[in-house]
Amino acid sequence: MSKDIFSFISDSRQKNKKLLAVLIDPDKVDLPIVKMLVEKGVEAAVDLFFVGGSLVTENNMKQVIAYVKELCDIPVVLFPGSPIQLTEAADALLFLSLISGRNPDLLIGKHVTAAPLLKNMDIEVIPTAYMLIDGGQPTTASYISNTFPIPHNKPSIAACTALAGEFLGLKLLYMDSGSGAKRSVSLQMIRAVKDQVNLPIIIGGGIREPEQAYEVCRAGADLVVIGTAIEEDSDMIFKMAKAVHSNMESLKME
Ligand code: 1GP
Repeated sequence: MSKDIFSFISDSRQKNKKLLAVLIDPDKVDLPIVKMLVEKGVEAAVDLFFVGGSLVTENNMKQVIAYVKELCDIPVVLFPGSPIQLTEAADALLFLSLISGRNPDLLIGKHVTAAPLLKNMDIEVIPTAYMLIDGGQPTTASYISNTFPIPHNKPSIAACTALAGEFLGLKLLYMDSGSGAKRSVSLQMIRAVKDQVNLPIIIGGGIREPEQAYEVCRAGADLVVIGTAIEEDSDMIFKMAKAVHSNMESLKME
């Protein structure tokens, strides 16, 4: 696919076609597992692979992305925890500004050092408002970012923050409870944000059951990101894809 990932997400939203992204954390997989996930992802017709993590200790990001691209045509989106994860092996990069936090380095600082590198890379850069939402326990994302997540039961804070992100000109909105969160972003919060902003909404963190993915889409998510549930049971990829892709009116959950 040519570099038009934002248009793909945006056009799908216009058509009310919900999207599923499978998150591959390079720290948690070896190449045989990547191969298995890609094969199942192709069979399940997942829409995107996200690759990244808040803390990646293995230096294999580029290798994992290149391998996914060698195996399939599903676009790969870099979801970086820091500029050291940058690589043009991916099709697109979520250029994340952590607007839920007050750590200037993650609002604008890292971006300044990454920008000249990105300028010389052949990769689509997608300005993304990133909001961490409390998921019931400290996550790597909240610890590493040194920020407080937005409280789970404060949809109005999320809505105001999202609106500010939209006014700042960011193109996507990603609400994340963090990988392995005990609870995912509440449906009430997703609805509150959807009421306020006219941006594609990405929801991730702690979505373990297909029913949750389905409800998250109904509440207003345009793109659902699943990592842990699929790491633990790779066949979950089929159930999640069915839940996300099914027609909203006719879905009958098994
Ligand atoms: C984390 O949103 C992603 O940034 C995915 O979370 O691993 O809990 O599915 P899970």
